Amino acid sequence: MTQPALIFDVDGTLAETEEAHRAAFNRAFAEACLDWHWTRDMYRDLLNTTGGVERMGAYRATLGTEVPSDATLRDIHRAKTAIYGGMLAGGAVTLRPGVREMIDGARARGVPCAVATTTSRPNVDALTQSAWGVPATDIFDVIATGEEVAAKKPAPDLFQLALTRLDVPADQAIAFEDSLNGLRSAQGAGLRVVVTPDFYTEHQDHSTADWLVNSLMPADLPGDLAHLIGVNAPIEMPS
Ligand code: XBP
Ligand code: MG
Repeated sequence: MTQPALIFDVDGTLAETEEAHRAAFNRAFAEACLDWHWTRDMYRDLLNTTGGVERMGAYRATLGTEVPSDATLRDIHRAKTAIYGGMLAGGAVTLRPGVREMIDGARARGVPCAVATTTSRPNVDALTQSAWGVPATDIFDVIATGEEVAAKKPAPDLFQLALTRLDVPADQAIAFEDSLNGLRSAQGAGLRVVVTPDFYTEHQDHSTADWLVNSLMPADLPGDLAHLIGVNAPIEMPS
């Protein structure tokens, strides 16, 4: 049986990156002399809006102003992305438990691996450079990022783009996500979904996921999932 292709979300799934994103946003605001500062509690709510530029626009709307302009928000986002890249180059983020083993193992078995992420392409390269020391194209067969689609998650566009580029139907792939927006996006593309919640999404209701796991370590994978994706889950010793 052909093993399904694996399509990974990035932020929160491959690594707990959102604290680094939040810090990068706050540094970019300060450098722009903008009196915005996002706390963890604020950011947890702001993450309901996917996409950094859209997130800043949603926050601006809560302030009842049109300042800064959209063009300025885009400038600030470019600065934020550069700051974020520097943080990852400095080792600010590590892969979540089990991620490296799952991806390296899949690649060794010739299983296609893809990324479907709302974040910007430079941030995917920053993560693979930090974690594997190579650009994202050396790790993933297919990369679909937020700037390539008309509608970000929870719309299905990113996972549909990844499936198109993989040239496989939805029933021959599995999505890995951390958030409700991502779960809905992957389900909208017809995919089975593994959800592994993280610090910023553990409060959400992921009960419609096909598999809900604490991590991607083999010991945390249900037997049917481990078998489906070819991971040698540990033999459960009789109690
Ligand atoms: C998470 C997002 C992104 C990041 C910030 O993406 O919604 O917006 O929070 O990155 P995913 P940008 O979980 O789909 O990987 O500032 O580049 O948008
Ligand atoms: Mg995510």
